[in-house]
Amino acid sequence: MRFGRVYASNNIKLMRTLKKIHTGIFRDGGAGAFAQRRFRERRKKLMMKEGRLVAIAGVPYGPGGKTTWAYAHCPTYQEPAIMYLTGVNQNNVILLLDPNSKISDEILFVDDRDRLMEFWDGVRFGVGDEQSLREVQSVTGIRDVRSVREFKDVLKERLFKQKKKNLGTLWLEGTRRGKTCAITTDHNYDFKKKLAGWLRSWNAPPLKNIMKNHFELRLPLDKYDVANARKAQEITGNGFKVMLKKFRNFKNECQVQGFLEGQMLMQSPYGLSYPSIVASGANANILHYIKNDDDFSKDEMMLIDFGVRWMTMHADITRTFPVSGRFNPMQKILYEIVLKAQVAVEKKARAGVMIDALNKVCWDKISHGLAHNFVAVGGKFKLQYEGRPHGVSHLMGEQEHDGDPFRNYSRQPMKSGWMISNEPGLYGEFRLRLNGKTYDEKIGIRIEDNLVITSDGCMNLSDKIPKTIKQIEKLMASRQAD
Ligand SMILES: [Mn+2]
Repeated sequence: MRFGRVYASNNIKLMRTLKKIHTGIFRDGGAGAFAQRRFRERRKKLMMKEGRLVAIAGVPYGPGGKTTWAYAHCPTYQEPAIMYLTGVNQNNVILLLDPNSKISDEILFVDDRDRLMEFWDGVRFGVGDEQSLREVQSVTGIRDVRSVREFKDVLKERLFKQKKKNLGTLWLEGTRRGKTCAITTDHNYDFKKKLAGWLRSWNAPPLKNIMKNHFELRLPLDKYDVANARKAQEITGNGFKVMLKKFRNFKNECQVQGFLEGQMLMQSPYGLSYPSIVASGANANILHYIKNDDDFSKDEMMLIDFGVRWMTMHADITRTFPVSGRFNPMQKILYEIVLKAQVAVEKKARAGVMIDALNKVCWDKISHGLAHNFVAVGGKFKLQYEGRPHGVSHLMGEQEHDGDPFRNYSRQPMKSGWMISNEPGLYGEFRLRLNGKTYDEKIGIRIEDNLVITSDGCMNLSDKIPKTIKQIEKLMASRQAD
């Protein structure tokens, strides 16, 4: 995509001309007037939809805070809603939107400038410093920046100026077994509880959840997001290709993980999308295998689930390949079954179709493939699960798994601009006698690409990352100088 490249290179140039601190504090769009317009438009749309006062909090602690270790490997740690609306990757910020105010309809609350904290953590922006203020204004487009210490008073004052005294905030909730429930452990929930307490003490009406409106605006990616997602795919794919060419040098899963992640991280300061799964043989039947510490042997297959971020966009890729570099006849049959299911899902994916419909196509195709291409030639198998092992698609975007975490979106028609994964899988024990040889293996195969939904189909962002049997065998046979 030509435009994508132009944007990415412009952005790097601008990032270089801006002071170095921007790359730490602003994770997306550190691109002057352009970023201002983009973030401002997103906030305006949310204000129009809500029509009431809205407060959203960032994560309370960043690296170096109370939850240091949780964030240790995530250079981008901000609440995605704050990232989406401001681009600010700094903890302890609150955004207040007041669509009914004519004087200032958006206020960003940040920490006071703290030189001692900066000695430990590097430059942060804060109230009480002219240069900081100008930087926040120039990237976010928000003129009114104040200290978080003032938040409660300003909120009360603004709330009492509203006719209906309504306040909205974001917390994640969904329907599970017919009941509405919230995730009770994240910072959004804590912030909601604090606000609800204040509202009660002020005799104001209860809080409203902005989740639905927020996701409606945030989930369809714009062309800059798509360009950034493509960049994430490119880096992820390059890492995979280099790793596969050098694969003969590795004996243990952790070597594969270390090399692959190193390749990706050398090309992106935004961090991994998630810690990689590197699973050989039977380990690939553990869906969230993260130990990555087994030696592997030449007859096994290996499943790797990996990806890098670029700005706020994520790649989420899975590839499965034979350790020996050549698929044996049984592995070939099973691999083709999964690949065909993936192709069928991609064909079906378009705006208006539901993810549940993709699930049906996927898992029917796999059952059909097993019956007609495996059992029909004498194959026997025992799956690790009943029905289906997992969903074929989840939403992606500002987070590697985006949208409501209960996945109620699976039963909604998909919209243009949604990014989803396409990840059929087959996990179990398989046995086949072919040409006088018996194959008996525990195998997990998953092939995962990322799609952007359009009105008449979808774009496969991962189409340059090798996945056919021919492509993989060719790559593994090619030697790369050590
Ligand atoms: Mn995925």
